[in-house]
Amino acid sequence: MSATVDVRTEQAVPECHIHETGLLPEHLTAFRRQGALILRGLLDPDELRSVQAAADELIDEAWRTRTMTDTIWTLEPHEPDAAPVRIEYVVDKSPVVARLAGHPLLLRAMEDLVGPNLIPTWDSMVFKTEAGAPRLPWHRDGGLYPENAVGITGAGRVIDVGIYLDPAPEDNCVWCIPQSNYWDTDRANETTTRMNATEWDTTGAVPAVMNPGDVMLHNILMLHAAPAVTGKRRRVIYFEYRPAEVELDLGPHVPEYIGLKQQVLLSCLAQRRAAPEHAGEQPFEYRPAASLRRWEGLPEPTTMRYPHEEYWRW
Ligand SMILES: O=C(O)CCC(=O)C(=O)O
Repeated sequence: MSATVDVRTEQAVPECHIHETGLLPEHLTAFRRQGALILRGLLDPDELRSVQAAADELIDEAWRTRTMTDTIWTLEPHEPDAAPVRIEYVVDKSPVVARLAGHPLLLRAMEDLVGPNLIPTWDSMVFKTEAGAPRLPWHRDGGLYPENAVGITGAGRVIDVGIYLDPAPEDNCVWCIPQSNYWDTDRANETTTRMNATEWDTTGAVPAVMNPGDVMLHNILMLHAAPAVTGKRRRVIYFEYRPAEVELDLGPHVPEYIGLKQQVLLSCLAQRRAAPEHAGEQPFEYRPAASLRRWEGLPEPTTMRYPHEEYWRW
């Protein structure tokens, strides 16, 4: 049954060939233990091609307009060596990415791991153009619970999903420290300070080597980083998911955010269902607990972009 699960070493990032096996209990356990899981070949070639084209449009638009809106640059955008490296709210900016956010296999995996009340929180594209991108230092992701973070999400119910549009070889991939999702804050801080003191330290880390169409799930508490790179391209769409009940109790957003982001998810699902290219697939059915159906009674949405800073609770 578990022949394709790479659990040979507890240091590795476990893998799941999701179209062949589905997500098995041992994949779930391996993800919870290690803090990361690779879903090989999740995107079919046609969808991969259309998401690659959509990503190019977004990146070309950033270069053309030199905009700072929702876009992070290596330097001030008007400087000659500046390059864009990240674009926020990509579901709102591209219908192809919105349909991607309704991917049934991906959402079923999120339902298994996050729970039935999953809501989408972040949606971004992180990319390296040939112009280069600096190192992404060792870190845990944003929006951590300030107290008892490991107690709340050590086992991985707040998940960042990276959908790869290009190859990520060892010299241009995310490196992970498996099981660091269970470290307390002092150990995590001490480790990131030490490892970020030199340009590129991979002590205790493993590379997550990826192919186009692969997906990596990581627990936001797992320490990870990426090396500086020039002359190479890598585009990754990131979606983050959280349990609505955790969001409701603890934030980081205000309760109102939950219903709005549920509307975003439902709209992505409807857009995917209506697309002829996805006609043959079994759609994901969103079934949160009755008390957490917080989109009911809300007015029809006019946007899929809800800036985090307008909804922070902390
Ligand atoms: O894809 C990458 O290079 C890493 C992105 C990342 O870790 C982040 O944005 O927090």
